[in-house]
Parts: sequence; C-alpha cells; structure tokens
Amino acid sequence: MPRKQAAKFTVPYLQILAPDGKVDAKLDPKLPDDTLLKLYRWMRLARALDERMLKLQRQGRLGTFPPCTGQEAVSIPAAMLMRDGDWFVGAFRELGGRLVRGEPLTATLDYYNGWEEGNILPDKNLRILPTSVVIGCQIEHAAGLAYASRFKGTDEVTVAFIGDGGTSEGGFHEGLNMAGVWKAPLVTIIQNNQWAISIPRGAQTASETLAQKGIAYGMPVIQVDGNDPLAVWVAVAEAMDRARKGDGPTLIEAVTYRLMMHTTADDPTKYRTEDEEKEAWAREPLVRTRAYLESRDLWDEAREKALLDELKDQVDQAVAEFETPKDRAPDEPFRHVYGTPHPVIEEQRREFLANLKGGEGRG
Ligand SMILES: Cc1ncc(C[n+]2csc(CCOP(=O)(O)OP(=O)(O)O)c2C)c(N)n1
Ligand SMILES: [Mg+2]
Repeated sequence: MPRKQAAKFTVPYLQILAPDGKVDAKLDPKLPDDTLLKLYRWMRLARALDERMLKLQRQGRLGTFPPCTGQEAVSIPAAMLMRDGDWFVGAFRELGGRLVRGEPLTATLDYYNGWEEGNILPDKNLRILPTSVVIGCQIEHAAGLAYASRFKGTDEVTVAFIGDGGTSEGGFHEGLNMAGVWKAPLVTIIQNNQWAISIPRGAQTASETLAQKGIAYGMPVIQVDGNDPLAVWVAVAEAMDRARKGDGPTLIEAVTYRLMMHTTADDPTKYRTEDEEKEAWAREPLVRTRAYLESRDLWDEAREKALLDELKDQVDQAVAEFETPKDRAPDEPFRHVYGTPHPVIEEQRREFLANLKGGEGRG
C-alpha cells in the first residue's frame, strides 16, 4: 500500500542585507533613516564596550566575561522592536540588546567584575531578567513569563535568547513545548554562533537546521542571516506581531559567528583555524551596515570618526564610574536569591560572613 504523507514542513530563510552592504530591494523593510542610524549607533556602542572590556580584563581590571563581538545584529534589532511592558530574557551574549533595553554600561562592568549589584537595575520596570549562565533554563522562565502575560490578558511579549549549544538542553525543549501548547506570546531567538565553547555546530546536533526544532512544538520557524540586522528586524517584527495578536510563539534561528573567544578564559586557537575566523570576519555585521548607510548617503568617514570619539567618551565615563571605589557589602548576593528573606539563605549568609572574618563557622 502506498504511504501517504502525514505532514510536510519547510524552514524559510531570510537575508536582506548582504555582506557587501547591498540590500535586496524586494525584501527591504524600508526603515526610516533615524531608525537605521540608531541601529548602527547601538551596534557601534556594543562593539566599543566589548573591545574595552577585553582590554580591561587583560589588564586585570575586570573579571572573566563572554565577548559579544560579531553578534550585534541579533539582540540589538530585537530589543529596538520591544515595547516597555515586554520581557527581555537573555543568556549571556546579548550585551547590545541589554544596552538598548536601558541597562547602564556600568551594570555590565559591575556584573563581570563579580559584583551582584550589576544585576540591580536602576528602573524596576526595565523587565530584563539577569544574565543566565546556566544554559537553557532561561527558556523555561521565558515561557512562564509569556504565559503569565497572556493569562493576565495583556499584549506583552517575551523575547528570549539562547545559543546553539543551549538547544541541546532540556530547558529549551521543555520551555518551547509549553509555549507551543499554551500559545504563549514568546519569541525565542537562537544565536547560532557556530560554537559552544569548543564544540562545533556540526557536533552539537544532527538536525539540518536549529530552526526546525520549533516545528516539533507547533510554532512557526525561520532561519535568518544573523549578521544582517534587517533580516533579524523583519523576522522579529513578524514574530512579535503574531505574539501580540494571540497567535502564539515563534522560533528564530539567527546564523552568526562568535568572532572572539568563548570567554576570556578560553583559547580558540586550540580548536579552530585562522582561516575560519578570517572568513567569518568578512561576514560580520557592522561593516555591511555601514556600507548600506553610506550607499543611502546617511554616513561617511567624518560621521564615523565623530561617532567613535563620542562612544569612546561614553565608555571612558562608564569605566571611570565603575572603577570609583564603593562601599559594597560582600554578602550582597544573599539579599537577591528570593524576594523576601529565607531562613536557609540567611543561615548561609551568617556562615559566609563568619568565614570571611576567619575561623568561626568553618567546617
Ligand atoms: C547547564 C550548563 N551546562 C554547562 C555549562 C557550561 N557552559 C557554559 S557556556 C557553554 C556553551 C554554550 O554554548 P552556546 O549555547 O552555543 O552559547 P555561546 O556560548 O556560543 O553563546 C557551556 C557548556 C553551563 N554554564 N550550564
Ligand atoms: Mg554558540
């Protein structure tokens, strides 16, 4: 007996702005000039801060951190599209998106210097979850937040990020499964930067694309050029629209590249070639965005120089503020585990403080 087809799926792909800065006129979202200029400015700021952080870390003035260079075109357009009541749920490679959402530069510096204060944002309404170093679990939190927004009858959307490696974690699948069942207003963006520390994308999963994993959970999916901010913009805008209308979640795979080391504690020369990196630098997002702005007569060398000078001042100022000595309590992290004091955490706090003083409480 001939077999019938039970179901048929496809994974669309979107690229609008090519590496040489040429735009596909048929797909161009025709963003207003000031939006394009803001987009480029945020990307440049994120790059400037990332580069400075690397220098600070190498000088012993900052702790270990994961550079985001090369991935600016993913979280920045997504965050620019978000509204005030929306939730931003990151992993740890969304520096640009966090800045767009309103996180101060000093918060990032504090956090990566081991200060819990870096997770305390000046405005409680910012709706940015803390960095999730635990791979995958943020997608479960994001699905819960999105479900809550729907349950309360709001049109808020949750935008969550995860790495290619994170898609092999249970939290990713559990979160997407529930979001699909609940028709939760969740936009999940995979930052497929080709590496999970030293594990290449090809060894991570046998799936042809990462986007297709969302099909199993009943949601629309798309793979986009993650170095193309226009493609990311269009895909996220469509997904957010669907979510706000009550049409449920979307999974977006943004294909990009981790141009730097995994974290400053890592040496990528041990597991990947210079040729691979060189080839990836040719596709990076800032060069093509600048070329596009120039082709539209919105940018030139003088404006570039003025912007870089201005951003240098902004970063200098943040670093100076970060390095100004402050009277900080070493037991601050214990204050933020739960919203209200918890006896077990308080016991741990006492033990920690006793250990700091030396002797007492040491097992
Ligand atoms: C549950 C868990 N397992 C392992 C680790 C150690 N770890 C930190 S980052 C990382 C790789 C993450 O790769 P990917 O999801 O692709 O994100 P990327 O670092 O490339 O942005 C691993 C295994 C962790 N932090 N959490
Ligand atoms: Mg990765």
